[in-house]
Amino acid sequence: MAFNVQEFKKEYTKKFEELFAYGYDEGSTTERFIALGDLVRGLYTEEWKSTVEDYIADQSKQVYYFSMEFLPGRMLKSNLLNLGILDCVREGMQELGLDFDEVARGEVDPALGNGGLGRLASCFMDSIASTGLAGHGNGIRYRYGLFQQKFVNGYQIELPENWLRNRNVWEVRKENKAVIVRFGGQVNLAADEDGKMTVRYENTRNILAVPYDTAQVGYKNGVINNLRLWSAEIPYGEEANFSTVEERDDVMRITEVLYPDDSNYEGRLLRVKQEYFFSSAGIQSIIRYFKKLKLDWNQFPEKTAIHINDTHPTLAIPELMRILLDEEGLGWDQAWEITKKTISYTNHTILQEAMERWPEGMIAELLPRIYQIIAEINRRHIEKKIPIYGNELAYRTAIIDQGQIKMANLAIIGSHSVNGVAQLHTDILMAETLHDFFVMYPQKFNNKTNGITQRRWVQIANEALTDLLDDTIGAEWKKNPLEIRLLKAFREDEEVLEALETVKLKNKQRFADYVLKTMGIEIDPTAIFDVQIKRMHAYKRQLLNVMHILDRYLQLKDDPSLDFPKRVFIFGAKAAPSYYYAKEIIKLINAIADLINNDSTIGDKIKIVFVENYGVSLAELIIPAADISEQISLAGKEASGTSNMKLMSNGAITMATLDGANVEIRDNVGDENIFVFGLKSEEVQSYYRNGNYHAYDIYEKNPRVKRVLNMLVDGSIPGIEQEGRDIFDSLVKFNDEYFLLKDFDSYIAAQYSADRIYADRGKWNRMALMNIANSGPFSSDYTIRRYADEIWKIKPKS
Ligand code: 26W
Repeated sequence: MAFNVQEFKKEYTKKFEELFAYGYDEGSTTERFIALGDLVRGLYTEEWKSTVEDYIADQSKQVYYFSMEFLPGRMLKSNLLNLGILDCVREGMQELGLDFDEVARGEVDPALGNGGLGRLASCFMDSIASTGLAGHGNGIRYRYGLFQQKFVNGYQIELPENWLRNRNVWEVRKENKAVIVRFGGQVNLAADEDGKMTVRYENTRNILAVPYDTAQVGYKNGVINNLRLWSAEIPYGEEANFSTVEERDDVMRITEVLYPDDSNYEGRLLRVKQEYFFSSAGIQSIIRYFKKLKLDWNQFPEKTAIHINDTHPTLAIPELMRILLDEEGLGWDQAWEITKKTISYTNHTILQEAMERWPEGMIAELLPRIYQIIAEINRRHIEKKIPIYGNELAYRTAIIDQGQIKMANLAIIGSHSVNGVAQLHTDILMAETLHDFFVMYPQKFNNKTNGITQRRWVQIANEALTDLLDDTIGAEWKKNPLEIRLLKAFREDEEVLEALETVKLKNKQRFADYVLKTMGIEIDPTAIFDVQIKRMHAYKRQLLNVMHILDRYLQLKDDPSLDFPKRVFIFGAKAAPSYYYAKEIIKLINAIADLINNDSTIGDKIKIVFVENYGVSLAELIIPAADISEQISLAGKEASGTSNMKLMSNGAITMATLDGANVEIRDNVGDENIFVFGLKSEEVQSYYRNGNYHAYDIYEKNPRVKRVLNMLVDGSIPGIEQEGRDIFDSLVKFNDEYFLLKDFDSYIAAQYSADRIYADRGKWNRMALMNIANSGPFSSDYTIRRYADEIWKIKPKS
């Protein structure tokens, strides 16, 4: 983008005054950001418009990524980076006497997602645009994002996240692209003039879906795609049908707030309303676009791919069927072929409690026509499969079962591709979780290991590392992330290794400053920064990390002269508001932090920092500062993980179980550059099958385990009477569902070897270098290329 510093300064000054009617020197940080964001959006609208026009002119195939969650993070720097004007703007701001980084922090981080699934969607949006693909996001414009987390007396408190308080400079409201989404009412058959039967919907409640579009700027390639988020409103002219406050609230409520549960499905009516709302609106706008091309319906799958991110948008399947059947007049078989060829589905979890199932009656009442279509899909599925696979298998794979609609079954039957998000996860899907479907449709199953965008997670989050890489291996890795492997050649180069250590130290200092300022805790940047950042969940085993901390604390209490290197244990995690046990673990960690951080006999040997309100922006601060990446879920439970990839890309060494994508990280970096411990997935499976795990025996026989666990109940940690007892019981009395006790010894051993190696700076730095050098394959650019080639069948714009 042609642009120079002088021009920028002029434009910025003008823009600010235009918006606020006084000079930028008088503005607040928020206003300074708004002016900058507004200016930047103006810079790319031309290209945004022409990208869409080119797609129409070329009739290029479009992919639509349907996701209930997106976690884009702050967009200012990523837009500037991708437009190629980050340095110019930074310089201009500086010349205007403004602190660019501070202004950038004036942007609100849109928390429209829970965790991994939402952040993956946003990495994908960046990679789709950056690899030159015609692909767009489809989701919900929640009025409130994921709750803000506060700690009060160590307990998690949730506050509403009013992210739209100031205006959102990136979005564009497209009122003329609004569509109507219908709920409730009755379905009737009526004969039209020629005696043909048509389906009529009567007495429906009509909601207006208004799209807000946000540009997805590709990396220096002129491609600008669209993220379309829908907001629910009362249709114009229909105010009379919404005369009571209750009725108006019902409409607003649909897109009011993101559900904060990322693991436990609850059959809430409002949630299914959200799911249908954005699925239907998305499908309608896709159909409208396709009709502009004036092609035959059979060409729909040649021009359109629709991807559903987990089962949340699965109603897109019956919705597409509905429109093809009822509005476009196609026959069932033709509509069904088109639908299956168009839709593909990603599974993100094997946890049974997270599988979406909706009560049949609820769907029948809320979405009568959609219900009929699902029932018919189900009927035909069973009818077709019985003669081939027999009754049992046919019924086991049914969509409707015991009064419930199983969304995963609908997603699999109604699509042509089902993928897992890491090889191990896909293997488990095929062999266990979805085995029945694998027998029926082996050709549908495939793996697409997750990836991350190094543009955000290295170039933006870690400028110091970016500069070092550029100086050492050139800048090619930015366009072609595999080229980062060139760094391997420097693994014995002391100058580079020391420079790497200096970069890390600088990032640790930056985080230490943040911690001092926001929490009043002083941490030593030369200590090991040991990081576990992810949602709080029993299977992710933050509690195993806690057991290690307590064990280390006890060792040091016994013998304060032990020469452990200093460690700072850093946690970031939100618990679902209704997940009681996860909240108890938050309280426990905060209580332990209070105890140990204030114990003068421990001093700097152990510090614990549990940051409040972990999210994308904090991740950008923490990840570049990490030495150890805790990826310690029970093998077989974490579908992939993606923070593992972000952390390795920033030179942290993984403390890993062989779970999710950790397996592939190990394969890439080699055993000597990762700390692996714990049960393997097959071993876990075998314990579950045979019921031969006895946590109590370990507690009794392993004195270190016993001492650590007793701390939870003997009053040595103040303020956790209830929590300590509940957590102790979950492990000792209720048999430790996630095998913490079993993995304890090998975890401690792995931590000790990390201590030893950290003391050998050269060796540690080499491991860090090898992690960075082997992170290229985990770029979401490659993941997206595989989706494009193998599932969506679309090619980059040449
Ligand atoms: C009950 C509603 C619900 C259920 C599941 C909401 C959200 C979910 C998601 C599937 C949870 C999630 O974020 N899963 C994570 O997806 C990441 C991206 O593929 C993986 O890396 C993580 O391993 C997986 O836990």
